[in-house]
Amino acid sequence: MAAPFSQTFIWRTISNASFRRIHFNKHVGLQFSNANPLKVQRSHYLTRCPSFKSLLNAKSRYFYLRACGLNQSSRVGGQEFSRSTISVLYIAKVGVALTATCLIGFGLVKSDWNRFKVIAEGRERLHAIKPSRNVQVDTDKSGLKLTLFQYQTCPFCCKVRAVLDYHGFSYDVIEVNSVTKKQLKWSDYQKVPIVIVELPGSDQEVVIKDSSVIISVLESYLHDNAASIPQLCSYYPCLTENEGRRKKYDFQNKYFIMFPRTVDLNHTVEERSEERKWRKWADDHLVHMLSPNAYRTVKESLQAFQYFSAVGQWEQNFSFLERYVVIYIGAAVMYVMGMILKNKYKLKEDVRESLYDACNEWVKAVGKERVFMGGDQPNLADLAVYGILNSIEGCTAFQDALQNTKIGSWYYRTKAAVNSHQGAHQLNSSS
Ligand SMILES: N[C@@H](CCC(=O)N[C@@H](CS)C(=O)NCC(=O)O)C(=O)O
Repeated sequence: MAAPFSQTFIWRTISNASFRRIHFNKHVGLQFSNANPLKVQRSHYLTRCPSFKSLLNAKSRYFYLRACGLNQSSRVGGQEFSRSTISVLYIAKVGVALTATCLIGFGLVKSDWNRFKVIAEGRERLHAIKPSRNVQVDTDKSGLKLTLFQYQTCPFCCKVRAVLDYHGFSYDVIEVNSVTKKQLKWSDYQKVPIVIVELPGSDQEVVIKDSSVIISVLESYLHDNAASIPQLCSYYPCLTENEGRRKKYDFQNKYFIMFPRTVDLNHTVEERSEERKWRKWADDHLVHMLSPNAYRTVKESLQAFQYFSAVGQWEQNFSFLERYVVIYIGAAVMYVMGMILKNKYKLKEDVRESLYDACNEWVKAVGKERVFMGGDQPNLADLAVYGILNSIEGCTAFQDALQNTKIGSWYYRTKAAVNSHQGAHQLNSSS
């Protein structure tokens, strides 16, 4: 009797309650016909069917029987499966799975182990990114391999490049797409500049965020390279604060140069204090003059973005569409942003006046007696102010500042010092 049933399945169609009988004939294949539900219920022959038993697990059989309208409790293969037993088992399993997923997820986010895992994954992705260009300075014997993630015309990135170039560091540049930021997928910190330092003689990499921290760490290293980069980074702890959906970062001591083993014989306390004061002024005041001035009108905004595209080699680094989206949408957005920032930072009605005031303030602070604020050589304040202004060098705002203030001679002196790597002796004496 078992033989014909062993190749027969019965199921209830989803659309209605009629039962269908599938008969498998090895010569003909599957055959479908209507089945008698009463016969199905009465005989339970399905549950005795060996191929049915072997095909489906107990839970599936239970639901199958329920779908067929059989009893809530069914004996299958000598085992009693009631709806409540199945439900409890099912809920328990789902509960355990969900709890485990939540715990693992929470653990992954919180644990140090995960940080290492994320960093490891990040590294893999990081190494897959091709540098947009390489700055090679033959005299660089530091052994540090530096990679700068940047926007070419971001003032904070220009500031970092001014310091790297002044000291004659060789470095790779990775131009970040400001819209997609796909080059920063590996990083939780989504701002530029970021510098990655590969340490000499090891495969260890250190990620340094924030322009002022990058500059202070490298400057401290130049004074005493026996202090390791990770050790120096630890003197600039990062504090984060949630500001709505955004994360706000603050880096302690970022304007301080650290001397963990030695003393600063080359500068007085007053000189260092002045340097810190003007570095901070550059970040907190001068930088806010840029957007309202560079994007003062729609025409100037578009012209600024075309200049950014040319110096940032966007044609080379981004697709045609990406470039045009960034130029036209960027110019429109930044024109509006310029007006917002003008009000936020309380610039004068004619924003040029505020830019000229800032330039004059700086020229006065350097004074007539000094070539640079740092004396005969630019210090970090000179390089910061130069870097920030350099970001708008091709814009009408900068040309207006040259014509209407006396900043030009200092600016071009600093530019020459940066481009000729005048601080290279410091880099090489430290290596
Ligand atoms: N305090 C940071 C500021 C860096 C910053 O704000 N960078 C801008 C570019 S100029 C940025 O990346 N903004 C985020 C964005 O573009 O989404 C530093 O000095 O590095």
